[in-house]
Amino acid sequence: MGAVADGDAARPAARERSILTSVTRPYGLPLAGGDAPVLHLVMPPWAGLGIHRTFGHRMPPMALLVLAALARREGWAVRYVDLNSDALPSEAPDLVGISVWTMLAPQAYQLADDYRRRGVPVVLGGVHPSMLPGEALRHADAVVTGEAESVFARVLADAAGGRMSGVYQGSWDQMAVVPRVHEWTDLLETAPTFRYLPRNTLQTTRGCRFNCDFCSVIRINGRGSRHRHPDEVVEELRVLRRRGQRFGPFFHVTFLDDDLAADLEFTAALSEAIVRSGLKLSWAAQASIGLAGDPALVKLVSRAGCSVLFTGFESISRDTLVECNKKNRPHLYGELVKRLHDHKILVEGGFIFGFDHDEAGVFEETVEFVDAIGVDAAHFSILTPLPGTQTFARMAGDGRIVSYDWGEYDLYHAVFTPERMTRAELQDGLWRAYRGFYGGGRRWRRWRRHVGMRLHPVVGTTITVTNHDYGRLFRPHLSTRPKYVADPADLESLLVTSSAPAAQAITTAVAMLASRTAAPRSPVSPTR
Ligand code: B12
Ligand code: SF4
Repeated sequence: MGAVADGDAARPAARERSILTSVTRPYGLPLAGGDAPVLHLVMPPWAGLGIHRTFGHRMPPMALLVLAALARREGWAVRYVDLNSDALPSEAPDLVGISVWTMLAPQAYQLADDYRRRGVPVVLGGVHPSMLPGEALRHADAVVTGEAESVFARVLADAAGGRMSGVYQGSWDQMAVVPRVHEWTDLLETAPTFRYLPRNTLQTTRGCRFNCDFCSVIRINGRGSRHRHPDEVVEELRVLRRRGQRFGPFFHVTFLDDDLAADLEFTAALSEAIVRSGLKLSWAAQASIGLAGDPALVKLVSRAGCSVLFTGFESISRDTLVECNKKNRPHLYGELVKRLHDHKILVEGGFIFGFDHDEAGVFEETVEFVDAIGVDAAHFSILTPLPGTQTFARMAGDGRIVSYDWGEYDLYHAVFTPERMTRAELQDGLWRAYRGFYGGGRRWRRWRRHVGMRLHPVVGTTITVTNHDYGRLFRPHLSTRPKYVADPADLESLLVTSSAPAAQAITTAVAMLASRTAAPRSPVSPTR
């Protein structure tokens, strides 16, 4: 509160810009606090195709919710704007914060530039600015790198005082500092019922114990697992049960954790707490398949309501998994999936194509195998050198990256030259995999299996519609999107950031920004 009250006098220009005495929030709620400074929190719109369009994956952006709660604690009035469903409000706020994933950078920068043209200060944050703070700063007054909880109050105070600028580096604090659901769930309460499916999401852990070469997670959230106390999670579930999305007595929550099985003791403790609470719910989570290695744990999570696990199998080839530092064992996949099915837990599998070991036949082999072991829905993607990852360091270093247009970094475009096939073969193979796995015959057999599993009707319907959506949506013609080609000077820094140990990626990115102004270096440029 203090920061805003103090800052009011110091921000006459900002207050004049604000036309917010009686504006309405999306879905018609009046903004609280007539005199409070106003913050727009914006999620840019997804472009083209993607998993976000499929049934069961249309979730509210958690970053905006958490940031909204942090800002309200400081006395700001917040407008939550998910441009995938909300229109951009016309009024000029006192500050705008935009969340940026790599494939959203083109839209995010365009929005940021527009706001700044209207005189509104902009702060950018999220996974992409954390790895490329220099690039983001060209479109913003300030950038937050990493997790925002430890620095956002300072950003707001500086914004209120008209002195917000540069990089604010967040730290990896305990989950206790992350606002809880009761502080933000009202922002979603008046959304139309089917806008988000699922709408009830929670994050109980941050971080992952693995270090797969292609993944940003431990660069952003660190290695290992920080988690909430299981009893706190149960409290959050109770709040959601009361105030969240429900379909009659059916209540479902999706845990957004990077890997709910990053700390198996916590997985068990959370499940026990849910069972003890007597809460009846169904839940889905992302988790490494190692969870299914322990029969007692599978039984326990099932009793606690687990109905779907999304797991990154990534490949059915051991050589490929070794290549990307993924610890899975393909010869066990079938057994693990069966164990989950025995407890009525459905399995959505993530698979990536384009590794150096992948040959032209990998698409059909994978589809056959995955279908045969009974995976219930599959998400196929193309290996993508995401900023900050080992994969980026290796491919950029070897001059194999052919596009630095961040709009193409959505995991459905081949932005590099593969080792054992052409880019066109890789791209075409992806669409063939979708057509193959979601072709009529296979989908029909899967549906019959799901009927035989006697799932809860809502879960059964969900998996059927999810399969339908995957089959319908994943087509090349849906993949057009805006462009933003990275500046070679930023790429030079990014190469250093990506080559650093994962735990130091953010610090290295920030240090590179400081040193670049001192001594610019020669650029990395797309080759082949
Ligand atoms: C849940 C999730 C999803 C959900 C989406 C949920 C949603 N609507 O937002 C689903 C399953 C749909 C999804 C899809 C995809 N995802 Co995803 N997803 C995640 C995951 C696991 C958690 C994100 C989350 O909500 N975290 C909780 C919030 C609170 O954390 P946060 O977003 O990091 O925000 C904090 C800070 O970053 C910061 N911050 C964030 N924004 C802002 C803004 C401002 C102004 C400030 C100050 C601070 C700030 O403050 C927040 C609080 O600390 C992350 C992994 C991760 N650890 O980030 C991957 C992740 C974001 N996903 C990723 C990817 C690649 C994808 C896909 C492209 C994959 C694909 N092709 O399927 C798709 C994209 C959508 C599409 N085109 O279909 C990558 C993104 C990498 C990158 N460089 O952009 C990540 C990082 C995982 C990875 N493998 O590296 N995903
Ligand atoms: S891909 Fe999954 S298991 Fe691997 S580092 Fe990322 S979150 Fe962890």
